[in-house]
Amino acid sequence: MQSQNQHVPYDLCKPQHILVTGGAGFIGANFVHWVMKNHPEVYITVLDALTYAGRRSSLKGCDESRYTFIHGDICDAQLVEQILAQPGKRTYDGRPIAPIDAVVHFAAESHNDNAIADPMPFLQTNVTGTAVLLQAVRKHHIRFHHISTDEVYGDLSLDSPEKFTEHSPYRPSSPYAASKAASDHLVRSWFRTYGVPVTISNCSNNFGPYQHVEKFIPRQITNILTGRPAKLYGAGLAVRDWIAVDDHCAAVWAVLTRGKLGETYLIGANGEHSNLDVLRLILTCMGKDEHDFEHVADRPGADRRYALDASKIERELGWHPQHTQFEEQIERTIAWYASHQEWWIHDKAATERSYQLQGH
Ligand code: NAD
Ligand code: TDX
Repeated sequence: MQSQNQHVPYDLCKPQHILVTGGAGFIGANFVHWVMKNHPEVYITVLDALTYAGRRSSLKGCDESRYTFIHGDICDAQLVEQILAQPGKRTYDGRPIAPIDAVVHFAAESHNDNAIADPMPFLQTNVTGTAVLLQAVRKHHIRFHHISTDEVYGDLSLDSPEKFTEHSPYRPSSPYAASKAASDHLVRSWFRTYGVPVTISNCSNNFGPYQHVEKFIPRQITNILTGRPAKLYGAGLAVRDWIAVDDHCAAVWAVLTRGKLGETYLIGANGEHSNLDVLRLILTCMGKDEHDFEHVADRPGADRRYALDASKIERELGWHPQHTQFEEQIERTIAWYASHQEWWIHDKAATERSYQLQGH
Protein backbone atom coordinates (compact mmCIF):
# COMPACT_ATOMS: atom_id res chain seq x y z
CA MET A 1 0.00 0.00 0.00
CA GLN A 2 1.30 3.43 -0.91
CA SER A 3 2.22 5.75 1.91
CA GLN A 4 0.01 8.84 2.11
CA ASN A 5 1.54 12.27 2.62
CA GLN A 6 2.75 12.41 6.21
CA HIS A 7 2.82 16.18 6.34
CA VAL A 8 -0.72 17.28 5.70
CA PRO A 9 -0.66 20.48 7.83
CA TYR A 10 -4.07 20.53 9.48
CA ASP A 11 -6.68 18.03 8.52
CA LEU A 12 -10.06 19.62 9.03
CA CYS A 13 -12.01 16.43 9.44
CA LYS A 14 -15.80 16.70 9.29
CA PRO A 15 -16.84 13.19 10.21
CA GLN A 16 -20.26 12.05 9.10
CA HIS A 17 -20.15 8.54 10.52
CA ILE A 18 -17.86 7.61 13.41
CA LEU A 19 -17.01 4.12 14.62
CA VAL A 20 -16.64 4.39 18.40
CA THR A 21 -14.87 1.37 19.85
CA GLY A 22 -15.60 0.77 23.53
CA GLY A 23 -18.70 2.97 23.27
CA ALA A 24 -20.48 1.05 26.05
CA GLY A 25 -17.68 1.81 28.53
CA PHE A 26 -17.30 4.84 30.76
CA ILE A 27 -15.67 7.45 28.51
CA GLY A 28 -16.88 5.92 25.23
CA ALA A 29 -20.53 6.10 26.33
CA ASN A 30 -20.09 9.67 27.55
CA PHE A 31 -18.55 10.49 24.16
CA VAL A 32 -21.51 8.99 22.28
CA HIS A 33 -23.93 11.05 24.41
CA TRP A 34 -21.77 14.14 23.92
CA VAL A 35 -21.61 13.81 20.11
CA MET A 36 -25.36 13.13 19.85
CA LYS A 37 -26.05 16.27 21.86
CA ASN A 38 -23.50 18.58 20.24
CA HIS A 39 -23.23 17.25 16.68
CA PRO A 40 -26.62 15.89 15.66
CA GLU A 41 -25.47 15.58 12.01
CA VAL A 42 -23.09 12.73 12.90
CA TYR A 43 -24.10 9.05 12.77
CA ILE A 44 -22.36 6.62 15.16
CA THR A 45 -21.60 2.92 15.09
CA VAL A 46 -20.52 1.49 18.43
CA LEU A 47 -18.35 -1.64 18.52
CA ASP A 48 -18.09 -3.06 22.01
CA ALA A 49 -17.37 -6.55 23.37
CA LEU A 50 -19.48 -5.86 26.50
CA THR A 51 -16.84 -7.12 28.89
CA TYR A 52 -17.55 -6.72 32.60
CA ALA A 53 -16.85 -2.97 32.03
CA GLY A 54 -19.29 -2.41 29.18
CA ARG A 55 -23.03 -1.87 29.51
CA ARG A 56 -25.57 -1.34 26.79
CA SER A 57 -27.71 0.58 29.24
CA SER A 58 -25.05 3.31 29.34
CA LEU A 59 -26.36 4.32 25.91
CA LYS A 60 -29.97 4.53 27.10
CA GLY A 61 -31.47 7.83 26.03
CA CYS A 62 -29.44 8.03 22.80
CA ASP A 63 -31.65 8.40 19.73
CA GLU A 64 -31.88 4.83 18.33
CA SER A 65 -32.18 6.16 14.77
CA ARG A 66 -28.77 7.82 15.02
CA TYR A 67 -26.58 4.92 16.03
CA THR A 68 -26.01 1.22 15.54
CA PHE A 69 -24.66 -1.03 18.27
CA ILE A 70 -22.46 -3.97 17.28
CA HIS A 71 -21.58 -6.50 19.96
CA GLY A 72 -18.09 -7.67 19.01
CA ASP A 73 -14.39 -7.76 19.71
CA ILE A 74 -11.86 -5.31 18.22
CA CYS A 75 -9.44 -8.26 17.97
CA ASP A 76 -11.78 -9.94 15.47
CA ALA A 77 -10.13 -8.79 12.22
CA GLN A 78 -12.88 -10.23 10.04
CA LEU A 79 -15.59 -8.36 11.91
CA VAL A 80 -13.64 -5.09 11.92
CA GLU A 81 -13.02 -5.44 8.18
CA GLN A 82 -16.70 -6.14 7.58
CA ILE A 83 -17.71 -3.02 9.54
CA LEU A 84 -15.24 -0.67 7.85
CA ALA A 85 -15.81 -2.03 4.35
CA GLN A 86 -19.54 -1.25 4.47
CA PRO A 87 -20.68 1.24 1.89
CA GLY A 88 -23.22 3.82 3.01
CA LYS A 89 -26.54 2.44 4.18
CA ARG A 90 -29.96 3.68 5.12
CA THR A 91 -31.76 4.11 8.39
CA TYR A 92 -34.88 2.04 8.93
CA ASP A 93 -36.92 5.06 7.86
CA GLY A 94 -34.95 5.45 4.61
CA ARG A 95 -32.51 8.28 5.45
CA PRO A 96 -28.99 7.83 4.00
CA ILE A 97 -26.07 7.03 6.32
CA ALA A 98 -22.57 7.81 5.01
CA PRO A 99 -19.86 5.12 5.16
CA ILE A 100 -17.67 5.21 8.28
CA ASP A 101 -15.12 7.99 7.80
CA ALA A 102 -13.51 8.12 11.27
CA VAL A 103 -12.69 5.76 14.13
CA VAL A 104 -12.40 6.95 17.72
CA HIS A 105 -10.74 4.14 19.62
CA PHE A 106 -11.66 3.93 23.32
CA ALA A 107 -11.92 0.15 23.71
CA ALA A 108 -9.42 -1.15 26.22
CA GLU A 109 -8.91 -3.07 29.40
CA SER A 110 -8.59 -0.04 31.63
CA HIS A 111 -8.13 -0.99 35.28
CA ASN A 112 -4.72 -1.14 36.92
CA ASP A 113 -5.68 -3.56 39.69
CA ASN A 114 -6.98 -6.04 37.10
CA ALA A 115 -3.77 -5.73 35.08
CA ILE A 116 -1.68 -6.48 38.16
CA ALA A 117 -3.78 -9.60 38.83
CA ASP A 118 -3.69 -10.76 35.16
CA PRO A 119 -1.93 -8.68 32.50
CA MET A 120 -2.65 -10.95 29.51
CA PRO A 121 -6.11 -9.60 28.52
CA PHE A 122 -4.51 -6.13 28.49
CA LEU A 123 -1.97 -7.21 25.90
CA GLN A 124 -4.68 -8.84 23.80
CA THR A 125 -7.16 -5.95 23.70
CA ASN A 126 -4.91 -2.94 24.13
CA VAL A 127 -2.07 -4.04 21.86
CA THR A 128 -3.41 -6.67 19.44
CA GLY A 129 -6.83 -5.00 19.25
CA THR A 130 -5.26 -1.65 18.34
CA ALA A 131 -3.12 -3.33 15.67
CA VAL A 132 -6.19 -4.98 14.15
CA LEU A 133 -7.96 -1.61 13.93
CA LEU A 134 -4.87 0.07 12.47
CA GLN A 135 -4.63 -2.52 9.71
CA ALA A 136 -8.28 -1.99 8.80
CA VAL A 137 -8.15 1.83 8.76
CA ARG A 138 -4.95 1.59 6.74
CA LYS A 139 -6.70 -0.51 4.13
CA HIS A 140 -9.72 1.82 3.91
CA HIS A 141 -7.90 5.17 4.40
CA ILE A 142 -10.00 6.08 7.42
CA ARG A 143 -9.15 8.79 9.97
CA PHE A 144 -8.14 7.22 13.30
CA HIS A 145 -8.07 8.86 16.73
CA HIS A 146 -6.43 6.87 19.49
CA ILE A 147 -7.44 7.42 23.12
CA SER A 148 -4.53 7.02 25.47
CA THR A 149 -3.50 7.91 28.98
CA ASP A 150 -1.03 10.00 30.95
CA GLU A 151 0.19 6.78 32.57
CA VAL A 152 2.43 6.04 29.57
CA TYR A 153 4.81 8.67 30.96
CA GLY A 154 5.23 6.90 34.32
CA ASP A 155 4.93 9.04 37.42
CA LEU A 156 6.25 12.28 38.91
CA SER A 157 7.58 12.95 42.37
CA LEU A 158 5.15 14.35 44.91
CA ASP A 159 7.19 17.41 45.70
CA SER A 160 8.18 18.80 42.29
CA PRO A 161 6.23 21.26 40.13
CA GLU A 162 7.04 19.19 37.01
CA LYS A 163 4.22 18.13 34.66
CA PHE A 164 4.13 15.75 31.71
CA THR A 165 4.29 17.31 28.24
CA GLU A 166 4.04 15.81 24.76
CA HIS A 167 7.85 15.54 24.89
CA SER A 168 8.09 13.55 28.13
CA PRO A 169 9.80 10.18 27.71
CA TYR A 170 7.67 7.04 27.76
CA ARG A 171 8.31 5.31 31.11
CA PRO A 172 5.26 3.17 31.93
CA SER A 173 5.43 1.56 35.35
CA SER A 174 2.48 -0.86 35.33
CA PRO A 175 1.33 -3.61 32.95
CA TYR A 176 -1.74 -1.53 32.01
CA ALA A 177 0.38 1.55 31.27
CA ALA A 178 2.89 -0.54 29.32
CA SER A 179 0.10 -1.97 27.15
CA LYS A 180 -1.21 1.54 26.44
CA ALA A 181 2.31 2.75 25.67
CA ALA A 182 2.72 -0.14 23.22
CA SER A 183 -0.51 0.83 21.50
CA ASP A 184 0.64 4.46 21.18
CA HIS A 185 3.86 3.26 19.54
CA LEU A 186 1.86 1.18 17.06
CA VAL A 187 -0.29 4.17 16.14
CA ARG A 188 2.75 6.43 15.56
CA SER A 189 4.49 3.77 13.49
CA TRP A 190 1.41 3.23 11.28
CA PHE A 191 1.45 7.00 10.64
CA ARG A 192 5.13 7.17 9.77
CA THR A 193 5.32 3.94 7.77
CA TYR A 194 1.95 3.80 6.05
CA GLY A 195 0.70 7.39 6.30
CA VAL A 196 -2.43 6.35 8.17
CA PRO A 197 -4.18 9.60 9.21
CA VAL A 198 -3.90 9.33 12.98
CA THR A 199 -3.91 11.47 16.09
CA ILE A 200 -3.34 10.46 19.71
CA SER A 201 -4.56 12.05 22.93
CA ASN A 202 -3.26 11.19 26.39
CA CYS A 203 -5.69 12.21 29.09
CA SER A 204 -5.52 12.37 32.87
CA ASN A 205 -7.93 10.68 35.34
CA ASN A 206 -11.58 11.08 34.33
CA PHE A 207 -14.63 11.05 36.58
CA GLY A 208 -18.37 11.38 36.07
CA PRO A 209 -21.43 9.26 35.18
CA TYR A 210 -21.18 5.64 33.94
CA GLN A 211 -17.75 4.96 35.49
CA HIS A 212 -17.41 1.39 36.73
CA VAL A 213 -17.57 0.96 40.53
CA GLU A 214 -14.06 -0.54 40.51
CA LYS A 215 -12.53 2.94 39.98
CA PHE A 216 -11.51 5.19 42.88
CA ILE A 217 -14.26 7.85 42.95
CA PRO A 218 -17.29 5.63 42.17
CA ARG A 219 -15.99 2.95 44.50
CA GLN A 220 -15.96 5.34 47.44
CA ILE A 221 -19.36 6.83 46.62
CA THR A 222 -21.02 3.43 46.19
CA ASN A 223 -19.29 2.00 49.28
CA ILE A 224 -20.83 4.79 51.32
CA LEU A 225 -24.22 4.39 49.61
CA THR A 226 -24.24 0.65 50.42
CA GLY A 227 -23.00 1.01 54.01
CA ARG A 228 -19.46 -0.24 53.32
CA PRO A 229 -16.37 1.61 54.55
CA ALA A 230 -14.53 3.84 52.05
CA LYS A 231 -11.11 2.38 51.15
CA LEU A 232 -7.89 4.31 50.77
CA TYR A 233 -4.78 2.70 49.27
CA GLY A 234 -1.74 3.23 51.51
CA ALA A 235 -1.54 6.65 53.14
CA GLY A 236 -3.50 8.27 50.28
CA LEU A 237 -0.68 10.65 49.39
CA ALA A 238 -0.68 9.73 45.69
CA VAL A 239 -1.86 12.58 43.46
CA ARG A 240 -4.09 12.29 40.40
CA ASP A 241 -4.95 15.08 37.92
CA TRP A 242 -8.75 14.91 37.66
CA ILE A 243 -10.85 15.97 34.67
CA ALA A 244 -14.63 15.87 34.25
CA VAL A 245 -15.43 13.33 31.54
CA ASP A 246 -17.42 15.87 29.47
CA ASP A 247 -14.30 18.03 29.15
CA HIS A 248 -12.40 15.00 27.87
CA CYS A 249 -15.14 14.34 25.29
CA ALA A 250 -14.99 17.93 24.01
CA ALA A 251 -11.20 17.70 23.77
CA VAL A 252 -11.40 14.46 21.78
CA TRP A 253 -13.77 16.15 19.36
CA ALA A 254 -11.33 19.07 18.99
CA VAL A 255 -8.45 16.71 18.17
CA LEU A 256 -10.53 14.55 15.84
CA THR A 257 -11.83 17.49 13.82
CA ARG A 258 -9.01 20.04 14.05
CA GLY A 259 -5.92 18.11 15.17
CA LYS A 260 -2.79 17.85 13.10
CA LEU A 261 -2.21 14.39 11.69
CA GLY A 262 0.52 12.41 13.39
CA GLU A 263 0.40 14.62 16.48
CA THR A 264 -0.17 13.88 20.14
CA TYR A 265 -2.18 16.14 22.43
CA LEU A 266 -2.23 15.94 26.22
CA ILE A 267 -5.64 16.54 27.80
CA GLY A 268 -5.86 17.73 31.39
CA ALA A 269 -7.66 20.33 33.48
CA ASN A 270 -5.16 21.30 36.21
CA GLY A 271 -7.11 19.14 38.65
CA GLU A 272 -4.39 17.78 40.93
CA HIS A 273 -5.60 16.39 44.27
CA SER A 274 -4.23 13.77 46.64
CA ASN A 275 -6.37 10.64 47.04
CA LEU A 276 -6.75 11.50 50.72
CA ASP A 277 -8.17 14.95 49.89
CA VAL A 278 -10.57 13.51 47.30
CA LEU A 279 -11.79 10.91 49.76
CA ARG A 280 -12.30 13.50 52.52
CA LEU A 281 -14.27 15.66 50.08
CA ILE A 282 -16.53 12.75 49.09
CA LEU A 283 -17.11 11.84 52.75
CA THR A 284 -17.96 15.43 53.66
CA CYS A 285 -20.26 15.90 50.66
CA MET A 286 -22.08 12.70 51.67
CA GLY A 287 -22.57 13.87 55.26
CA LYS A 288 -19.94 11.56 56.79
CA ASP A 289 -17.04 12.21 59.11
CA GLU A 290 -13.92 12.86 57.01
CA HIS A 291 -12.00 10.25 59.05
CA ASP A 292 -14.57 7.56 58.38
CA PHE A 293 -12.56 5.27 56.06
CA GLU A 294 -10.19 2.30 56.10
CA HIS A 295 -6.59 2.15 54.92
CA VAL A 296 -5.93 -0.88 52.69
CA ALA A 297 -2.86 -2.23 50.91
CA ASP A 298 -1.46 -0.09 48.10
CA ARG A 299 -0.66 -1.46 44.62
CA PRO A 300 2.78 -2.94 44.08
CA GLY A 301 4.84 -0.33 42.22
CA ALA A 302 2.09 2.27 42.67
CA ASP A 303 2.50 5.51 40.70
CA ARG A 304 2.88 8.56 42.94
CA ARG A 305 1.73 11.54 40.93
CA TYR A 306 0.34 12.36 37.49
CA ALA A 307 0.11 15.96 36.25
CA LEU A 308 -0.41 17.14 32.69
CA ASP A 309 0.53 20.31 30.87
CA ALA A 310 -2.35 20.74 28.42
CA SER A 311 -1.12 24.03 26.95
CA LYS A 312 -0.62 22.57 23.44
CA ILE A 313 -4.27 21.63 22.89
CA GLU A 314 -5.38 24.92 24.48
CA ARG A 315 -3.05 26.98 22.31
CA GLU A 316 -3.34 25.10 19.01
CA LEU A 317 -6.92 23.85 19.05
CA GLY A 318 -8.61 26.37 21.34
CA TRP A 319 -9.99 23.72 23.69
CA HIS A 320 -10.39 24.71 27.35
CA PRO A 321 -11.94 22.68 30.16
CA GLN A 322 -15.33 24.02 31.27
CA HIS A 323 -16.11 21.91 34.33
CA THR A 324 -13.24 22.81 36.62
CA GLN A 325 -15.09 23.41 39.92
CA PHE A 326 -13.94 20.14 41.45
CA GLU A 327 -16.25 20.14 44.48
CA GLU A 328 -19.29 20.93 42.32
CA GLN A 329 -18.38 18.13 39.88
CA ILE A 330 -17.90 15.66 42.74
CA GLU A 331 -21.33 16.60 44.10
CA ARG A 332 -22.88 16.04 40.65
CA THR A 333 -21.15 12.66 40.42
CA ILE A 334 -22.42 11.65 43.86
CA ALA A 335 -25.95 12.73 42.87
CA TRP A 336 -25.71 10.65 39.66
CA TYR A 337 -24.67 7.46 41.52
CA ALA A 338 -27.31 8.06 44.20
CA SER A 339 -30.04 8.32 41.54
CA HIS A 340 -28.78 5.51 39.24
CA GLN A 341 -28.43 2.56 41.63
CA GLU A 342 -30.00 0.27 39.01
CA TRP A 343 -27.01 1.00 36.74
CA TRP A 344 -24.28 -0.05 39.20
CA ILE A 345 -25.80 -2.20 41.96
CA HIS A 346 -25.36 -5.49 40.05
CA ASP A 347 -21.59 -4.99 39.79
CA LYS A 348 -21.02 -3.89 43.34
CA ALA A 349 -20.82 -7.12 45.35
CA ALA A 350 -18.63 -8.94 42.80
CA THR A 351 -16.27 -5.97 42.55
CA GLU A 352 -15.86 -5.81 46.32
CA ARG A 353 -15.33 -9.60 46.53
CA SER A 354 -12.56 -9.34 43.98
CA TYR A 355 -10.97 -6.43 45.87
CA GLN A 356 -11.11 -8.43 49.08
CA LEU A 357 -9.18 -11.28 47.41
CA GLN A 358 -6.55 -8.76 46.23
CA GLY A 359 -6.18 -7.27 49.73
CA HIS A 360 -7.72 -3.92 48.76
P1 NAD B 1 -13.84 1.18 30.53
O1 NAD B 1 -13.13 0.01 31.09
O2 NAD B 1 -14.92 1.84 31.33
O3 NAD B 1 -14.50 0.80 29.11
C1 NAD B 1 -13.84 0.02 28.17
C2 NAD B 1 -14.87 -0.44 27.15
O4 NAD B 1 -14.17 -1.20 26.14
C3 NAD B 1 -15.94 -1.36 27.72
O5 NAD B 1 -17.21 -1.01 27.22
C4 NAD B 1 -15.55 -2.75 27.23
O6 NAD B 1 -16.65 -3.62 27.06
C5 NAD B 1 -14.89 -2.41 25.91
N1 NAD B 1 -13.93 -3.43 25.48
C6 NAD B 1 -12.94 -4.01 26.23
N2 NAD B 1 -12.27 -4.91 25.50
C7 NAD B 1 -12.83 -4.89 24.26
C8 NAD B 1 -12.58 -5.60 23.06
N3 NAD B 1 -11.60 -6.51 22.97
N4 NAD B 1 -13.34 -5.32 21.97
C9 NAD B 1 -14.32 -4.39 22.04
N5 NAD B 1 -14.62 -3.70 23.15
C10 NAD B 1 -13.88 -3.95 24.25
O7 NAD B 1 -12.70 2.22 30.14
P2 NAD B 1 -12.70 3.81 30.17
O8 NAD B 1 -12.33 4.27 31.52
O9 NAD B 1 -13.94 4.30 29.52
O10 NAD B 1 -11.45 4.10 29.22
C11 NAD B 1 -11.65 4.28 27.82
C12 NAD B 1 -10.32 4.60 27.18
O11 NAD B 1 -9.77 5.79 27.76
C13 NAD B 1 -9.25 3.51 27.40
O12 NAD B 1 -8.51 3.40 26.22
C14 NAD B 1 -8.39 4.06 28.53
O13 NAD B 1 -7.08 3.57 28.44
C15 NAD B 1 -8.46 5.55 28.25
N6 NAD B 1 -8.28 6.44 29.40
C16 NAD B 1 -9.07 6.30 30.51
C17 NAD B 1 -8.94 7.22 31.56
C18 NAD B 1 -9.80 7.12 32.79
O14 NAD B 1 -9.61 7.90 33.71
N7 NAD B 1 -10.79 6.23 32.86
C19 NAD B 1 -7.98 8.23 31.48
C20 NAD B 1 -7.18 8.32 30.33
C21 NAD B 1 -7.36 7.43 29.30
O1 TDX C 1 -10.42 1.92 46.33
C1 TDX C 1 -9.47 2.58 45.87
N1 TDX C 1 -8.74 3.34 46.73
C2 TDX C 1 -7.68 4.09 46.33
O2 TDX C 1 -7.04 4.78 47.15
C3 TDX C 1 -9.12 2.57 44.48
C4 TDX C 1 -9.90 1.72 43.50
C5 TDX C 1 -8.04 3.33 44.08
N2 TDX C 1 -7.33 4.06 44.98
C6 TDX C 1 -6.22 4.90 44.50
C7 TDX C 1 -5.26 4.27 43.53
C8 TDX C 1 -4.83 5.44 42.67
O3 TDX C 1 -3.76 6.14 43.30
O4 TDX C 1 -6.83 5.98 43.79
C9 TDX C 1 -6.05 6.38 42.66
C10 TDX C 1 -6.90 6.28 41.40
O5 TDX C 1 -7.15 4.90 41.14
P1 TDX C 1 -8.01 4.44 39.85
O6 TDX C 1 -9.35 5.06 39.87
O7 TDX C 1 -7.93 2.98 39.76
O8 TDX C 1 -7.23 5.16 38.65
P2 TDX C 1 -5.71 5.07 38.12
O9 TDX C 1 -5.02 3.83 38.54
O10 TDX C 1 -5.06 6.38 38.45
O11 TDX C 1 -5.97 4.96 36.53
C11 TDX C 1 -7.00 5.75 35.92
O12 TDX C 1 -6.47 6.88 35.27
C12 TDX C 1 -5.69 6.67 34.12
C13 TDX C 1 -7.81 4.93 34.92
O13 TDX C 1 -8.32 3.78 35.58
C14 TDX C 1 -6.96 4.53 33.75
O14 TDX C 1 -7.73 3.84 32.80
C15 TDX C 1 -6.42 5.79 33.13
O15 TDX C 1 -5.54 5.45 32.09
